[in-house]
Parts: sequence; C-alpha cells; structure tokens
Amino acid sequence: NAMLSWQRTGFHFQPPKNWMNDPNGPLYHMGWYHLFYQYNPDAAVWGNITWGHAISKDLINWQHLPFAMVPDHWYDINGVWTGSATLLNDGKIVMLYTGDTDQEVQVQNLAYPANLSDPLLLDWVKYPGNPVLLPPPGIGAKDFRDPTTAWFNPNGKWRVGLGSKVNKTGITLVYETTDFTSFELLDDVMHAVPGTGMWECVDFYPVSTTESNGLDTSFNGKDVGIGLRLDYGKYYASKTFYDQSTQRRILWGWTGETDSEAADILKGWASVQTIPREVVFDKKTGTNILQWPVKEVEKLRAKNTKFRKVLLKPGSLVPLEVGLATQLDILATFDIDKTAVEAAMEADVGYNCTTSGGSAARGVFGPFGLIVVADESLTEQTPVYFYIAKGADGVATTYFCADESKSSTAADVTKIIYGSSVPVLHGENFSMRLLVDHSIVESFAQGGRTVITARVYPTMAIYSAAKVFLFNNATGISVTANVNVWKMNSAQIDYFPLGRQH
Ligand code: DQQ
Repeated sequence: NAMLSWQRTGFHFQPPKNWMNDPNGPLYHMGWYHLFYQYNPDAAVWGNITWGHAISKDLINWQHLPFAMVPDHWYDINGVWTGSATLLNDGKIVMLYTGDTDQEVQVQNLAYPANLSDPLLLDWVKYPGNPVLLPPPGIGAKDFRDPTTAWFNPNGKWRVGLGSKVNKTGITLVYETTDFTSFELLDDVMHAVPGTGMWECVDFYPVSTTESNGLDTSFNGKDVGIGLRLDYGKYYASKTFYDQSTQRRILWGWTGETDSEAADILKGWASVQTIPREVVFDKKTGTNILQWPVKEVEKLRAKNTKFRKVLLKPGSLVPLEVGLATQLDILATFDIDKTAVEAAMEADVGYNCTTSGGSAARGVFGPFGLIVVADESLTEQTPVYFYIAKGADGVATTYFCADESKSSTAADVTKIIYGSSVPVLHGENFSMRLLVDHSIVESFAQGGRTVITARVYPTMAIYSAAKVFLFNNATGISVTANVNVWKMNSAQIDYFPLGRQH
C-alpha cells in the first residue's frame, strides 16, 4: 500500500520494523554515539519490552546492533523498561533500568558493559545481585520507575532520581549511592506536583545560564528552576545526555503514532525518535531554553532553493516550487512592522492554538506561515504558523501553532491543532524551522524557544503530490517572507553484522 509505505521516515531514527518507544541510556563512548530504546521484537504494538541498540558517528546515520538487553530474569521478565547511563569518574559505565518482575513489580536493576574497551558495547552484563531497588514503603508496586542519569553530589555520593506518585501527586524520589548496588532513599522528594499522576521518565540536568556549551550532569550550580514545556506536540519520554566529545547537552524524544493500531500493524512499525536536539539556555529572553536540531543533520541537506522577499498580502497563498517535498529542512523568516502592529491592534483576548479555529480562522494579525505535506488542492495540508494576539493587558503575544486538522482525509487519525506562545523580542523577525520527513513535521520557532512535533498521515499529499506553500491569512497585515528550502537526503542505516566491519 503506497500510502502506508510513504509514512516511513527517511532521516529520523527508526528500527527496521516493529514497535519502539522511549529512548534509553544515550551515551558517547570511544567515538560512537549509542542509542538504546524500548522495543518489541515481535510486533508493531507495545509489549515484550527489550532494549534495542544502535550506534552512530554523527547522531544521524546509524548502525543497528543486536539487542543490548532482553527480558530474561525474574526481575525483568515482564520487560526491560526505561533507564539511563551514568559515566563514572574512572571511565566505567553503569546502566540503571526498570525491570517489570514476574510479579509485575517495578524494580530497579543495574547493568554494565561486559567489555569497556569494545567501542560498540555489544555485550551487557546484568548485575547478579539485581534488583538493586524495590518500591519503598508507601509507594505502589507499579509506581516506581525510570531512573535518571546519576549526578555526583558535593557530599561525595551519587544521586539518582526516580519517577513515582503518591495518590494523585507526581513525585521524584531521590536515592544516594556510592556503588550503584546499595542505595539510601532521601527523606525529601526533589519535586512534587499535585494532580499530575505518575511521573514517567524524569530527566534532571543542568543548563548553563552564562555559557553556550552544555554541562555535565554532575555540574554543581545555582538553582534557577523554570517550568517550561519541551514540545507542544506529540512528544514523550524524552531523555538527554551530555556529549563529552563536543560539550553539548543532547535531547532525544519519542514520537508515537497518531494513526490507528490497526494501521500500525498493517505497516509493520510504530514510532520514530525526533532528530536529536541540542539544548541551551536562551540568554536573550532569560526565560526559555532553546532546542535546535544537532548541526550534523545539515550534512543531509541536498538541493537548496531560496525564495527572497516574497510579499504576502492579506489572504495570499504562494506555492513554493521545490520538487519532491517529502524530506525537507526549511528555514523561513517573516517580517512585519511589529511595533506598528502593537500600536494599532485591538485587544484579541484568549487566543489558543488548539481551540481558536486553526489556520483557517482569520484574525487581523495572523495566521501566517508555511503549509507543508499539502496536495495541490489543499484538501490535505499541515499549516505551521504565527498568530499575534493582544491580551487584555495591552501586550501583544505571538503564538506558534501546527494545525493537523486537515492533515489527512483518513478518519482513523488523531488531528490536533498544537501550539503555544513564543517570545518574539523587539527587533526580531518571526522565524521558523521545519524538518519535514514523510509523516513527521518538527517545527522550531524563534531559534527553538517553542517547539512542536506533529505526525501527519496524508492519503493524497504523498510522493510527488506533496507540496509546500507560503500563506498569510491575516486580514490586516502584509508579511514579507524569506525562505530557504533544502531537500534532505535519507540517512544511512546499516544492520548488524555490517556494523562489525568498522
Ligand atoms: N515506557 C516504559 C516505562 C516508562 C514508559 C515502558 C514511558 O519505563 O515509564 O516501556 O513511555
């Protein structure tokens, strides 16, 4: 079926077939990036969870290796669940992960590479004394999972965070250890939020507020805690690691399918990982972090087409001739006189991407942006756009949205209009970057201050029928657009034992 085979991505990380979920234990070792992931070897739905394993020199081209860990002990027989790697000061690597036991109790287990001098880290040993942690008193047997990377505390001990809940309050438990086999639970939780339920895949890491490099997890600095959301779209169970070779903090995230399970079974696979993102603090706003696709993805950029100073009058739609538009990297900037807009505009209170009518609902100052994965007639289309609204306080707020509502004519697909506000500072134009890869669209506004990952399942806008447009549905402003479109080559994916020959 052409429609289903079109959905498979060209440059996002996917196993050859079957179900994948959370990224696990990412790390860099002896010249190789390692990614482990939750995997079902037997089907395109969740189950039999095993650790898939792949390596890369550049975070983009991958070699799949044999499974790192399979459910084969009483303490993980119902699944080798999510975990994280910690690089110790003596160069050793420890992996803590959650096992679902024969009694379906969530416990924490320790594993380590059999041979640290193997750059591929092919063989993993499960510690004979597993499990190393059982649910503590007061914590439910099914509410205790996903250990973080450990960080070195000034008291000379390692600390590990774990997601849990008490009643409906999501919490992060913290344990202290020196040897990763015996642990002591600290009296205080790290963080708790009533009403959020079970916290899965907690990730805890420092971000420098003064430097642009990433920080090792054990970096000890001042707490400036901010409550931000990483991605407003389909994005879950994310996990970072510190890449010591380039001094970057790199973020992985799992993007599941939003079509039906029956469709996943038909196509034989489910889920992708987002393009790894570098995470830095946004010194300009002082409030946001910036997420940006790692620069290595730019190696896949092929034919480039530029569109300069395209004037978009109110209500305009401009096709961008780029040829095959199924794998793209798009940079677009939009210029309007924002100060004049702010002065002129009436209050437009309560805009909300999800509930305000999507790209078709016209306001005075938006929406304007790009339309991707669209057929010629725009029966199927995925617009990604800005919308400027003025609050009751008189302050103009810019929203960044991705509208899936017309992304597919198929009925068995979830179609959401995603988005949130994004800071646009004085003197900045409006900018967005889109990574389009068949059924996934990752969108970054203002250098990565607000990010949205969407999944799209077109039935008509596939292969050469997929097009790109510029649009301006604002009634009150003209917008000038500058667009740079690259066609993206596919990543190179090798399967074991090819990877051994390196
Ligand atoms: N996925 C894992 C769990 C984790 C959940 C099981 C989050 O460890 O809590 O596959 O997607």
